[in-house]
Amino acid sequence: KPTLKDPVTIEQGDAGIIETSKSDAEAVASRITYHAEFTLSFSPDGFDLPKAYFATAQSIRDSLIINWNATYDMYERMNVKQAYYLSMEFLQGRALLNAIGNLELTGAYGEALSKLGHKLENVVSQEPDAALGNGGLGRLASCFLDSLATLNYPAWGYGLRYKYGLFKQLITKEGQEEVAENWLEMGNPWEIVRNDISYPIKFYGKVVTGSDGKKRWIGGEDIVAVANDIPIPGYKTKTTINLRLWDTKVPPSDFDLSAFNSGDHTKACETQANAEKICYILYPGDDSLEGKTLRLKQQYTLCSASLQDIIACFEKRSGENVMWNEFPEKVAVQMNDTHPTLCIPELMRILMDLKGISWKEAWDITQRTVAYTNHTVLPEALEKWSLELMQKLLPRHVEIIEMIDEELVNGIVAEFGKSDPELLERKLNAMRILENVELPSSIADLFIKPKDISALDTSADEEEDDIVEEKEKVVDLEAAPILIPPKLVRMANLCVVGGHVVNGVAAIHSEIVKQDVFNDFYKLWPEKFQNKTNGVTPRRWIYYCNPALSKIITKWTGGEDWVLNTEKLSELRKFADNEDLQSEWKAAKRSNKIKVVSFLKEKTGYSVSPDAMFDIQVKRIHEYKRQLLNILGIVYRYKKMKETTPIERKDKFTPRVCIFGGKAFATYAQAKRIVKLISDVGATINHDPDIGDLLKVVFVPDYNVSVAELLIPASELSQHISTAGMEASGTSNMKFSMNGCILIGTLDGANVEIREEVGEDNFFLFGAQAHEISGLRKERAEGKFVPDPCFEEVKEYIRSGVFGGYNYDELMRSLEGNEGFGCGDYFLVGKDFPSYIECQEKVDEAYRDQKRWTRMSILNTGGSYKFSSDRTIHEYARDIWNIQPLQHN
Ligand code: B1H
Repeated sequence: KPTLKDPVTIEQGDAGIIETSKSDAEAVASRITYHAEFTLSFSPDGFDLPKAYFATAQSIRDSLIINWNATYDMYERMNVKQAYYLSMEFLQGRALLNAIGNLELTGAYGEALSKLGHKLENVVSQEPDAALGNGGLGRLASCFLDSLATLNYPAWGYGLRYKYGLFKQLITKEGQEEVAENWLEMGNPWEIVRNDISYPIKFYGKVVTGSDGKKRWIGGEDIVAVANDIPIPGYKTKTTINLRLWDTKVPPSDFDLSAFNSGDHTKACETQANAEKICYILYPGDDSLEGKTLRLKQQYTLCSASLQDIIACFEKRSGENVMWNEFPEKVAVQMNDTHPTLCIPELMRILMDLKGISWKEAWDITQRTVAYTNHTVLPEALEKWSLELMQKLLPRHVEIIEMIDEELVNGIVAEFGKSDPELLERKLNAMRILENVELPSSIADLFIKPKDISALDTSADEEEDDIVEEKEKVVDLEAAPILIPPKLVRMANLCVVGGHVVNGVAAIHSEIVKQDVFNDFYKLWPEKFQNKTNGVTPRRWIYYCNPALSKIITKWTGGEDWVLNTEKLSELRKFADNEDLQSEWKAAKRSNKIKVVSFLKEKTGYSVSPDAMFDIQVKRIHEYKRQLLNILGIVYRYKKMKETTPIERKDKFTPRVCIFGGKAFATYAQAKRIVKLISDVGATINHDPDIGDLLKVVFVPDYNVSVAELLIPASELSQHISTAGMEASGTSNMKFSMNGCILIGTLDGANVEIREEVGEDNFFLFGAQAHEISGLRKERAEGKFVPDPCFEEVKEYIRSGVFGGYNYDELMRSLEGNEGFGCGDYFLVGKDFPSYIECQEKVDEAYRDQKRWTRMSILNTGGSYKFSSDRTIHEYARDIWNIQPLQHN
């Protein structure tokens, strides 16, 4: 074991920028040894890898803090407009290599660590992923922070500091199992707890009107949110922005000492646990009322703490003279999906109840401040909260939401008039924020119904504490039961009404947002709707994760500027057929594949050949993403292989390693069945001596950012095969394309734009298109769909038990029949299956011509520059936030 022999010297001075000189490595080494000696919670002897990681992280953190403080001071001094990105998820991954590289200290750190007996790459891989997210939405937020810092935009991220993040995924004989991900177990060197920055958060209680006529929210449950700050360094800039994550605690005075002393320890600890559990996990199960309540508490905590903080900063920077109407000139709040919707009523509440501003002015300020990004058009994913639950938890906010809804209703009536009650009713039904809630009688009278269900609603008379679940209630009326639908708050509608911009995340998705999901709003306020095609940071997703390719890009584009000016990647195109580039390109891919071969062996026990095509699908497991289509295609291939003689087999099939990864939401049974099927298929095929290296199927457990950084550079084909119109954008498609991987996909999300950019010859397209989907579903429901025999054949094969004893009937039935719950093939796997198989044959053929394939690969990297999150962030800054870059001189 390496030990620390050198005496410790403490470096002084500006650690922010270490001059590039010979002594760099020595200076770094002494900083590392200083932290190993003085900052750590490790025992004094030895300097093993975990200790080396912490000491190294702490040493670079010192540098980050200097830049971070300087950046903060500059914002404060200049009092510039700042953007605040509010998100329930940030999928940061590891930070060490990124920080060292961004400060241009990779060489110095490598040398310093080797002096201390370690390799930089081994130290770096000690870091657990910060997995405070679940998929693309969270990773997008993290890519945005990287671009914001790199481009010197004044901006901060706000989120929650989940103690356990999402779960850790194990793949066992039973399929996916979830265990708690204790990422903070050893401590987190990147966060700084700001014990001096905390805000009170209230739940429950009631609203009273004071003698001055002002509303006040009193009583209830009080907790505090405490700031934990994580520095986000830009690449080759001093700008270091902040990711502020809230942690929840009981107010210091609230510990029930007398209960504790009288022996009721449980009671004394209960309030504490109640506050702390808000930040235990991301997306707690919400089947129970407790689960729903906890999620709503999480969302409110994020909104309330962040807004209190933003407002405190605004007041501080304003000095004596706080001009509230100038708030939107200093603050832009971006809501990442609907999870932070409560920002709208919370900002209204603070402005009106605490700052004494009128409704009209508060509404104007709020609308000009907030904007909303929509990330999904799946109806079940558009959040709706029970009004009753919200009323209990946030009574004042519900009053405000009701007011907003009433103003909206009045606005709709003013716009469309009362002359066509049918049209008016349709508009109100589509656009109202409140669902199943009576209209003001002056309007309701227009729509005379035989039996007005609102008259049956008895919930108002129910016991105060008895929250009724948002299931449909059955009331016996003259013996004929009538269902009373639950009263709901539609968060997306509130976002559209309360914000000044609504954006989708890819061109096709933004069109669907305008033409379908929010069409009535679009017709009313067309100027509110924008597209901001997603992007990913080229630093993490090419430069750091794929050094072999990066060197080649640098060489052939004439310098490293592509890391900041991604357009430079397009210069590769002119060398796509150059033999030297082609051979370097292939060698880089192969060396990346070899790393994955050992990784797969270690994680799954399976041996795969680096000569086979690496075919990858990694993303959250969801029926609409159609991992099922992929695995059915593999099963079909396997069956055909088994039906062929050994000699023909070698001729006919291109060897493939099919890699899957991704987590299924813990309560999503169908998704978990798909995981089980994939691992069962792998277990059979991978042990079949007839098949050998011709086909391997591997499910990589616990897919996360670090695993992606390893797999994507090694990928040759990647699958983005969602039912058209259902994937808002996808962002891994961009990462794959950048790393010279060819995509097979449907015309969905950002695939459409990627195909346009890289050229249609360099993209494998198949499947039905978005505008055809509803017609196809209709045909299906009418029993008109005739499945292709190859689809029937593959389902039959799975049912026959080739892949073990598990009964896959329920999964197969979801692909059959007409309409109905869990069947009727809603995601059109059967419809697209034949064209998918045909397309995969074209893939095989293309891969056999390695020159052609390598050309396609180069043209993917060369055509991917549009998908840098730098481009996306410039667009947000210009079109939504109106912020300007600000740089240290
Ligand atoms: C995306 C989500 C999401 N869209 C709610 N919506 C969740 C919503 O558990 N929840 O409550 C979890 C996730 N995630 C993704 O956003 C889209 O599916 C991708 O297509 C898109 O690329 C990504 C970033 O825009």
